[in-house]
Amino acid sequence: MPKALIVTHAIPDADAVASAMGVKKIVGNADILIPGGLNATARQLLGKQQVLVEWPEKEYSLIICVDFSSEKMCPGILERKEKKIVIDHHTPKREFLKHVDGYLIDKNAGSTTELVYMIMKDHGIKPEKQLRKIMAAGIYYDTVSLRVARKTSLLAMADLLETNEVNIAEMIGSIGIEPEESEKIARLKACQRARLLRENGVIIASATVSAFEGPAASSLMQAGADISFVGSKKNGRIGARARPWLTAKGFSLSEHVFSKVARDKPWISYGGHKGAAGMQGIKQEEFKQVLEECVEKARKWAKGL
Ligand SMILES: [Mn+2]
Repeated sequence: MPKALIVTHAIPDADAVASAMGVKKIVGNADILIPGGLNATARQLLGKQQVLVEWPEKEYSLIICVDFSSEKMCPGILERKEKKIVIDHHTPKREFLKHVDGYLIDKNAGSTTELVYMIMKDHGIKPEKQLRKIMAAGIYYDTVSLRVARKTSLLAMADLLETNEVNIAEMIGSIGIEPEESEKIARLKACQRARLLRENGVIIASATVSAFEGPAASSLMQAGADISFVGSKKNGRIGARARPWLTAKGFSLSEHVFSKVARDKPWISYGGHKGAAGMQGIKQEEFKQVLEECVEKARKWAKGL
């Protein structure tokens, strides 16, 4: 069988890397491309597994995109001539789907890894011990340590554990994914610099860091915020999180905050889920105001709660 190319989004998370490795197990004859290079997560999960970090010149039989449904998350994808298929759990950009030849997208799946595991199961493919751990990590991290996991995520996790000898924490801990020091510092700085606002029982926290705005927004949540916005002026990005009790009441970061803030700013794009989303392309000169507007839109929604 001719060779396939499995590609993740740039700056991959555990879910993206685990999905790619799972798809490689299914397909067999395939290369993995992590566009833009390896970050700490990719290095730790891949171990000795060799991957490409730049688009190769040669042509493949098929490109399999994992964990993204927007060309913005994977620069260079649209220039490729090969047929493409997508396996993902994000809300897809319609424009992107016009360029692909097939897709398995389930917005209700807690992770792409879980979808890949379903394919494995359907085909009677059993991942070996190390890959089981990696796939468990993919599910674990994308479901916020299983806090937002649904039944299918938990069933996949239970299968991946296979024996009763270890618990989830031991299994994930054994691969030793540690955030980079710069990420830990960004998380701590977000907590140190957090500006708090209370509206109608909802605590909204915001902060600026130089990078890792998404994880930093998660740290504000762990510390007690109900909605958090953490921006990086340098990267022109804002990461945001909202607690499940708010999304259960209908709150959506994309709908109630980002779409409104970006309405007359077509250079800003955004994506993600109701309770975890990000915005990018923010200009330096408008950064402070955009961050404040995010807080204000969230406050407005909380007021009507
Ligand atoms: Mn994912």
